[in-house]
Amino acid sequence: MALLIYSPSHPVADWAAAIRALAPDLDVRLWPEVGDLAEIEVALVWKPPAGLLQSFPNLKLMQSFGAGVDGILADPNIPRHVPLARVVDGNLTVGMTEYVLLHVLHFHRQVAAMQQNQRNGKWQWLPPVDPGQRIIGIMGMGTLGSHAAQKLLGLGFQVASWSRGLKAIDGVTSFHGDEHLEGFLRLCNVLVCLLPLTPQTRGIICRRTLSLLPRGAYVINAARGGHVVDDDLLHALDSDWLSGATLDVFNEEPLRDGHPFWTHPKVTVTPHNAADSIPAHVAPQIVDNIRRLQTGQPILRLVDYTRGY
Ligand code: NDP
Ligand code: OXD
Repeated sequence: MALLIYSPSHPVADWAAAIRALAPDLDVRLWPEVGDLAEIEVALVWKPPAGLLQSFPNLKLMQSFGAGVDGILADPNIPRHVPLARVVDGNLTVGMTEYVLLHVLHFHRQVAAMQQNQRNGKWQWLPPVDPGQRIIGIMGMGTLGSHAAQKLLGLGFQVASWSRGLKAIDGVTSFHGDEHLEGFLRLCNVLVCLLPLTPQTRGIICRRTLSLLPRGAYVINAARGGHVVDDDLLHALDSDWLSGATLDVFNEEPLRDGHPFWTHPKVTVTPHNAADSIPAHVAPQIVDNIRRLQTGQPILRLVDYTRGY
């Protein structure tokens, strides 16, 4: 069985080595050394060029390098009769929770104000805020959102969530569906976006939704850049509606030179590394799915094409 690996941004040789170590029988090929297209039965991909996946006539499994699959579904011609699996990995989940906690606490503990005071040589005691007075709103209550929610609750924050389907999670004020988005947003002192990027969620952080947040709210987007309308976010920051934003993902990656986010005093930019798939951690689940394919068992961590995630 031949596996093709394609990614413009992952260390593909390391991924090939990790997979070969677990499955020496597998014929692992790195794009563009594809060989006979008809021999490729599994493709491990990230943002594949349009048409690549369609070019393998005997493809039986598509596997994403990461948790999000928007970069694969962006190709309208992917073979939708072929199962698509994504990554669900405990280490990645913990990495994302670290990121969320880091930036929630940055806001909550007023780090930016203290750094500014330090630069000015100013000793100013800032009154602490009870975490129980802060509502952290998580958009997207899936693998990542629900783990982060538990840790935030553990630190004493109030947590609200918004998902597609109804949830009942102890200690979390849960909202679901478009009709309850407004009620959710009105509560959030910090809005954390952990949604998949789909046609329904593209541009969801926009002038209208930002205006529904309480004045002084903070936005953390660790999902996809396409969730944010950049100009609307900049307007909300510049008009002092928002107190700040942490952005890991961008409409255009890498973030282009000269983009206002780079130098905005209220924006923290990180280079799409909130949580990474690491070959040693993720290769076992990829090989497991290949073995399942070979032995006719159900493939795990499947994407639902109708939902788009
Ligand atoms: P999941 O599929 O487990 O969870 C997605 C959540 O979003 C679910 O709760 C789902 O609701 C909700 N959702 C989806 N569509 C809608 C909608 N239209 N309205 C309301 N809620 C919706 O995804 P993960 O938690 O594993 O990952 C989330 C995203 O995080 C990934 O798609 C990826 O883009 C991003 N990511 C970013 C990383 C980074 O380094 N920056 C790293 C890893 C992931 P329901 O539960 O009802 O289905
Ligand atoms: C992912 C990512 O989706 O790293 O896993 O963005």
